[in-house]
Amino acid sequence: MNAPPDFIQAMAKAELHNYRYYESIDSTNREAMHWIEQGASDYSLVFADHQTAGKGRLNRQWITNANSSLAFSLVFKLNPEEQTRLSLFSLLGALALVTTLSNKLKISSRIKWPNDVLINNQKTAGILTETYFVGGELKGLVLGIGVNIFSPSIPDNIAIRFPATCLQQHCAFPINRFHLLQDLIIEIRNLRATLLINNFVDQVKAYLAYLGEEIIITNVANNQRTQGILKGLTSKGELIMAQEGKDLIISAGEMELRPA
Ligand code: BT5
Repeated sequence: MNAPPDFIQAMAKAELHNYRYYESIDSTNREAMHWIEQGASDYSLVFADHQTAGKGRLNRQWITNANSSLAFSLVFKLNPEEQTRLSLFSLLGALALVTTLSNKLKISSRIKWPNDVLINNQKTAGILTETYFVGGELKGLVLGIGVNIFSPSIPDNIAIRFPATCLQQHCAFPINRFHLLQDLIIEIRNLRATLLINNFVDQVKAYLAYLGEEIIITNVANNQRTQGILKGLTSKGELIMAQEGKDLIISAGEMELRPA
């Protein structure tokens, strides 16, 4: 389907020239991975109004109802330095979103490590990063972001694992989805330039949900739970958790965080 004129205009303002726009698709992440295989360049974008098989982490489902959300995937072609910091890309998406929400919509939000954005402790966005390797060579990384904007975006037909909300419920003026997408892409570009500087994780830490609070980390693979205080992040974006006077370093993998 042809992209609507206001989408085309927003992409021109964001200086993003390679995109695929879908009224409906199974998953923008799946399509972006396919595009990498076909030779996608840096900042190729897949956008969909509706996803029939949106992907969450760990084979979970992400619901994208028509015309009420943002669902998109951005392709990154990584330089060798960036390739040593793959785990920072989900945080890049999360940080770009919370700063855009704050600057443009006056919405205060938090990053729930490793891949969610919360408003008032309710999930309003989820992020899924996937990498495409051929042999040992990284061909590209896909940053997939789903944001609930208007109330029909909040799923009612599945058992959601965490309370959910949408942006419009927290914003006094009407939100334009494509303007938000434009601002988000510009912010992602700007923050990417800071990714390899230590200050990047400090910026993320400033928005971290449950900082200094008691949390429970569950390893979804074996259901093992660890409880402690959320202390911060390492330069690689791993979680630092204090437990009985010792610091534990936890990498995202199959981990899920909840307040205790
Ligand atoms: C995520 O996984 O939160 C990552 C979601 C990434 C979605 C984007 S949309 C564009 C791109 N293309 C894709 O195919 N995916 C990416 P996770 O932390 O595993 O959370 C998934 C869980 O969130 C589900 O099991 C549900 O409980 C819940 N959920 C599903 N849809 C939701 C929604 N719209 N709002 C709030 N919670 C939702």
